[in-house]
Amino acid sequence: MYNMFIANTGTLFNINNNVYFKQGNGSMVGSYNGINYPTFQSWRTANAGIFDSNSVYTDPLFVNQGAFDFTPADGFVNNKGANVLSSVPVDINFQARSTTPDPGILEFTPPTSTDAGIAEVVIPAAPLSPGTIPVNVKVRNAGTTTITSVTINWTINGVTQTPFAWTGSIAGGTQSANVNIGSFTLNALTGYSIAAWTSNPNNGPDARNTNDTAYADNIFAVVPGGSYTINQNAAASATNFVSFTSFSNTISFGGIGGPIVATVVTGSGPYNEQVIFTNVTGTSATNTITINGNN
Ligand SMILES: [Ca+2]
Ligand SMILES: [Ca+2]
Repeated sequence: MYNMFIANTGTLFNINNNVYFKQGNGSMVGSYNGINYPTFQSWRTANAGIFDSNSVYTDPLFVNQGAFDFTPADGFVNNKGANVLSSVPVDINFQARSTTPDPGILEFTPPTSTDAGIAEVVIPAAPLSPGTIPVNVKVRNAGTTTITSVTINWTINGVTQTPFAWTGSIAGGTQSANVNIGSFTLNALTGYSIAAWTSNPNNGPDARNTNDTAYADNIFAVVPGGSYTINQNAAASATNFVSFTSFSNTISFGGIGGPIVATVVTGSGPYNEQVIFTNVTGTSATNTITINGNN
């Protein structure tokens, strides 16, 4: 559910030089002091931005996880560890560490390759108001050859958008600044998922396609305070949720802007669901969440 969960405030934590990656719809990169951070970019703003300034967000693509070979295949992980040479001079195979070691248990050197990908789809942190939302991505170079051009393809809720032709210069093992590839209209109580992937790096083939794509899921606008219904027999609307799952996802990822009362419409059940309510951004002693079951 969370890569990192810190329940309370505190400055005793030294968290850096990590490799983050989350899988599955509904998961979060982090939670700090009751606030959810669905993306790596947003997580790094938690607690005044003291966490993970040197960390990276990527699937390390272990060579053979089933056979316990945890050597990364993704060059973006290369040399991103902290210098702990004085206390950890070798890796698990007694290979010497360096002052720029690799995170994890094994030292590795990525093979010569042209290997682009999207590091992250960057969406402004919740709470988001309905309206135009910019879509940015970071392009990363997981290979060794400098990338000077790449096509950025993307979809919103599965609908293909106009590809973006990027040019610039990204050295091996580094990533670009935010690249604005377009925008979309965020409507209230509607979930959005964005996928973005690279193709044709340096006008040629990509050495590895398993690291081309990144996603931003469960993008919701903040839910205004007010009265809502849960009714699976009516259409989803600005005041009706068709399931507890929809209600949970919408408030968990969008946050709330005031007290929320959700009333299950009498006789509309049963609802055979299992839902998890995570921390909801915006809740307080005043901004409460009430669910009237009505059997
Ligand atoms: Ca290395
Ligand atoms: Ca690639």
